[in-house]
Formats: sequence, C-alpha cells, structure tokens
Amino acid sequence: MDNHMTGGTILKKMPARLFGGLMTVGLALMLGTGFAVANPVDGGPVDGGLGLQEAATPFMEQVHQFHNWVLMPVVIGISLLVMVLLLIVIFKFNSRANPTPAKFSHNTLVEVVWTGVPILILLFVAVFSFPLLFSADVIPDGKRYLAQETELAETFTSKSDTEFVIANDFSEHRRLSSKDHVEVFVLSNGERRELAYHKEFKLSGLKTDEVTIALNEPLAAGEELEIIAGRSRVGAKKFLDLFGTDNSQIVVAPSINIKVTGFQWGWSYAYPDEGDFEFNALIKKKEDLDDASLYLFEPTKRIVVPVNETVRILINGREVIHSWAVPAFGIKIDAVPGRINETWFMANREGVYYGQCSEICGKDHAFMPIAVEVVSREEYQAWVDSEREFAGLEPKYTNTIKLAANADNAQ
Ligand SMILES: [Cu+2]
Repeated sequence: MDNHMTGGTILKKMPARLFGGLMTVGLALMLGTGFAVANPVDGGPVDGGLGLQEAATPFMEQVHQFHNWVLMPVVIGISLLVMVLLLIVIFKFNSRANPTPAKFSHNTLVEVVWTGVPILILLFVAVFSFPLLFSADVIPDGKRYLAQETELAETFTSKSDTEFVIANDFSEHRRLSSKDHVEVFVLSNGERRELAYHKEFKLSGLKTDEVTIALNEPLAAGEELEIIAGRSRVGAKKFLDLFGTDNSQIVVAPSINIKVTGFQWGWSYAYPDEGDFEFNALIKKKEDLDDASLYLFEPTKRIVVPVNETVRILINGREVIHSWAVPAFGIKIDAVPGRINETWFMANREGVYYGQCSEICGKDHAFMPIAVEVVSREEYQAWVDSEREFAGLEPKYTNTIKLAANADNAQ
C-alpha cells in the first residue's frame, strides 16, 4: 500500500456512491444476521443459513429472545450512532469545509457521557443476561405432581377432589412464594391445558411449609391433573413483563444424568442411573455417511434422551480442555481435566441435534462431533435396554414396555 496515502485521501478518492453502498450492505448484513431463521435440519448445515439455530429447549428460546430483543437493538443502535458521528466528522470537519481546525482538547461533559452511557448500556444488558446465565448454571429443582400418583411423580401431603396440598420443602431461597411458582395443567385425551390462576384455581399457604392448590371445579371423569411447582422458570417471558406472550415454564429436576468426558479425539458418554454403561462417540467417516453434508456433525454413536425430561450433564476432560456444545439447546460447557462441570437441558421436541467441540483442543479439534437424539420415553427405555444388553446387563425397562404395549391393545 502507498505509504503516502492517509485515511483522509482514501476517503476523498472513494466515490461517495461506493461509500454509501458499503454502508447499506453493512446495515443489511447486520439486520439479516440478527434474527433467528428456521433450520430444516436441526443443528445441521443449511444453504444460506443465517442467524441462530431454531430452539429445541425453553432455555434456547430465552436465548433467542435475549439475542433478538436486547443484543441486536443495542448493536444496531450503537452502529447507527457511530455511523452518524463518522458522517458528521467526514462532512463537517474535512479540510475543505473546515480549513482552520480548532486546537482545544478535553471536554468534561463529553468525557462523562462517553464513560457513563456504556455503563448504562451494560446495566441494561445485565438485567436480561444475568437471569439467563443463572438458569444455565443452576440445575432446575421443580417438582411434578400427578393427581393419580405414580412413582415418577412426587407425592401430595394430602388431596381431595378439589384440594391438593404439597410440601414447600425446597431449599432456602428456593421456596414457593408467588403464584408464578406453581403451574396447574389438566391432561385429557393426550392434550395438556394450563389452568388460569384465580379463574380456575387458587393458591394458599405460599411462603409457609404447605401450599394448597384449590380447584374451582373438580376434575371431570378421564381428566388427570398435573401440578408443577418450583422457582426454576425458564423460557421466553413477557418482554420487560409488559408485552409479548409468556412461553416460559417451570422446569422439573433432572430425571437423567449423563457423564460426558471429552478426550483426544472424541467423546465418551456414561449413563450412571441406567447401569453406568459407557460408550465412545468418534467421528463418522465420510464414506460411512448416507448424507455427506453431515460429515463433521455425525459421530459413530448418538446419545439418546427422552423428550420433555430434564437431563443433567456432568462433564470433564481427560487430558486437555474441550467444550461440549449443542447450539439448538443453548449449551456450551467446558470439559476441564480434574474438574466436573454441570449443566442441564430439557428438549421440548423430538429430533436429532448436532454440535461440535468448541474449545480449540489440538490437531483434531474439528473432528469430534456431537449428536443428541431426542425420542419418546418408550423409545428411550428400549434404547437403554439395548445398551444394557450390549454391556452384559439385565434389561431394566422391558417389563414396563410390555405393560404399556398391553395397555394400548386393551383400549
Ligand atoms: Cu475438543
């Protein structure tokens, strides 16, 4: 580059039309990448894909909201402000318009403003980002109750046709204290309908040791009641509690734990609650793939989890730091040798979700893909039993599956 060419001369030589064009392209790119675009293949590559992947967990829905309605407006606002300031400088203070420049320096008001305004912007971002970080870090502790009690749900302290009493025995600072900490649903014919607070049910005893959920009307025949209680509310809420719809939900405590170990070069997974069987997931070779576009995404083995259940991930690294990331779940957590990190996810739709190692860990960093297959509870149990068989263990769920199959036949 010509050493004598200064910034000013470059701008003077750059035709105004080209300059304007570049600005327009920049702005269009900024706006275009800002908003989440639906992906036909969850986590897989798409032609012309822009923006964040479609969310498969309430947590990721909250991330979308944060990105689209907090970060992007801030980024666009700052970019426009800086662009306007630059244009003012370019047109008002060039050598032709302003031949004798002023010689003063320092302006107290301007310096206070350019220190204070960024602080206010960061505080505004923190209002939304801290709860998000908190919910990724703290394992949900919500409890689920069913009127027809099963071993999969918590037990009521007492219950009648319309009154259901639950113990408020959460840890300190996590006790039920607001109507937002209890959700009531009616299940019938495979549909799940949320009951409206006050109109359809009332709460009493919040902040005390026992909380009573009183239905205004008893359940009809064939209806099942589901109550979810806890403070682990996650998902896209009403923006600033003012507008939008509330799609958040109380997430229950994990029903499944998965141990993840990152190693050079792959992932090792174990299911401690299901018999501690363990397997490795390495990269699948190109020639073994039906769909070549999944190269670098598809491992030799996927992990399988049930839909709508909370999964706790316990993760460490074997020799260097790796990072287990699944964008559709909003998860990215470091696998550190000698330390166990934990996080969680609850996928709310079935499908296959891909991810990759996200910590530069060495020469094969790019070749340690992740795939999570989200299936129904029944399919998950069948998968667990097949893995148990492979590990030389007795089946754990087969009987349950047979019972479920019989129940289907009886209907
Ligand atoms: Cu790695």
